[in-house]
Formats: sequence, structure tokens, C-alpha cells
Amino acid sequence: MLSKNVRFWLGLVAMASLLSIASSCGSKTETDEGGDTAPTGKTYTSKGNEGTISGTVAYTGAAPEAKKIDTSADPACTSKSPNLTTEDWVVKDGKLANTYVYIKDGALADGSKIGDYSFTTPTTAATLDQDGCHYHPHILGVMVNQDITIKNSDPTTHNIHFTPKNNPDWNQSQPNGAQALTHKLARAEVLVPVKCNQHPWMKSYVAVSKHPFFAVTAEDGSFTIKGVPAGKYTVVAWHEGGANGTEKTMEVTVPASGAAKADFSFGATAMGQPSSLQMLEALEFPMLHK
Ligand SMILES: [Cu+2]
Repeated sequence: MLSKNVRFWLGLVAMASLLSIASSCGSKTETDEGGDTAPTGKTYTSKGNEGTISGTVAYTGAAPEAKKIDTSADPACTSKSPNLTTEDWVVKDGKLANTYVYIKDGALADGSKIGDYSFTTPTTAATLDQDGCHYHPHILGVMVNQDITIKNSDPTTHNIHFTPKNNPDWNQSQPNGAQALTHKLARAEVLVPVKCNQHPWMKSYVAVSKHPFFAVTAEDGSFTIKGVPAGKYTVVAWHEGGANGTEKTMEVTVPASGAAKADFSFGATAMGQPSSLQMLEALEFPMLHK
């Protein structure tokens, strides 16, 4: 009897150990994926010889047409924005707007990794405006813990809903005339879908970065990332189009005090890599909240 008991308790201890190993492995994986904001202890200081990465994002082939949005569910939207159209593809003269371009990885000229540095969060807030029953801007880039001022410029109630993967869900009703809301995200995440629970057509994306090396393409497809330390980087251009978003990757070398070019191309006949698995995950996750 005694030996049976001993075996039983030994078994329990073994199981408990296995469980604890499994759970610690699980949390490690989460941290790895999450791009957490734990201080790295190495704050980047300007060397005075930073460079720029600039380029143009093109759309090759016949551009998808913007579709008119039926806003009749809310007459306030119809009267303010009678000609609201979809913004998932904004193409003009073969150039693609609303593409988020950022340094994903890489190393400075001295071999140190860009991801090992910490960068000062801007004290000025970014603004996300609900104006005409759509978001402006459609794609917003911020740094971790940077304030986002959320305005309601419409004569109707909006309900802004951030649906992140690595940050807490955030969902706030904002009646017309209400004060601006402030939100910030503590963890890096590319990109967080934002929707309105009142108006199902309203959609935007907020990218949260640990560093300031990102930009969103303008209407002419152009972008510039300034203040980049000399080095060799993996630069990614992300666009929401496609089944779950599409990203293109390019290796870019920035010379000291120099300018690097990074031109991307999306579209049916564009050359490049298909969507990464990482992006698929990031965009599928919000479905869990439904
Ligand atoms: Cu709304």
C-alpha cells in the first residue's frame, strides 16, 4: 500500500513539473511573438549621420475600383458623406496610398541590432478622427505608449473598437459632441484593426512600433523614413489588400548621412512575396472577439 501511495504522489509531482514546464514554454512563446516593450537598457542616441529611406509604392495592373458605401442605416452619415467609398485600395495614376512601410529588422553599421535599442516615445499625440463616418487617417502609425487622440467630428455616435492581438481589446462609445478620447498601446503590433460598432463599413488600421522608423504612403504612393541610423535593414511594405493583408519585403542599405531607395509594387502583376504567415495571424485574431 505504502509503495502504491508513494508512486501516486511521485506521479503527481512529475505531472505538476511537466505542467509548469509547459506553461512557462507557453508564456515564453507569447513574449517572443508579442514584441514586448521591456526596456532593453540601450537607448539610441543620434550620431548626427543618420540617413533616410524613401521610395514609391506602385500598383501594377488594373486598379480595383472603390465601391460606393451604403450609409442609409445612419442618415447623419448619408447627409455628411453622400459619396462615401471603400478605402481598401486607394490607387491614383498607378500609385498606392495607405501602405505602411517600416523597418522590421536589421543591424546598424557597427553590427548592433536595431531591435536591441529603445527609442523615446513622442510626447505629441497622434490623431485619429471620425469625420464623415470614416476614419482619418485610414492607416495610422504610432510608437508604443504614444497617445492617440480620438475625435468625433460627426453629428452622430461612433463606437471605436481596437481589436489587437498583443494589446488589450479597447471599445469606447463616443456620442456626437463628446470630448476626444485618448488611447495608447503598450506593445508593438503591426497592424491593429480598428472598427466602429455603430457603422460596419468603418475600418482603419493602427500600427504600433517600438522605433520611429515607419511611414504611410501618401496619395502619390511616396513615403520617407527619416533619421535612420546607417545600417542594413529589412524594410516591409504592408497593405491591407488581399485576403488577409499583403506584405512585401526588401533589404535596404542606408549609408551614413545618405539616402536609400525602396520602391515597392503591389497588384495583380506585381513581383514580390506573398503575405507572410505572421500577418495572417495578426489579422485573423480579431475574429476571436466576435
Ligand atoms: Cu461610426
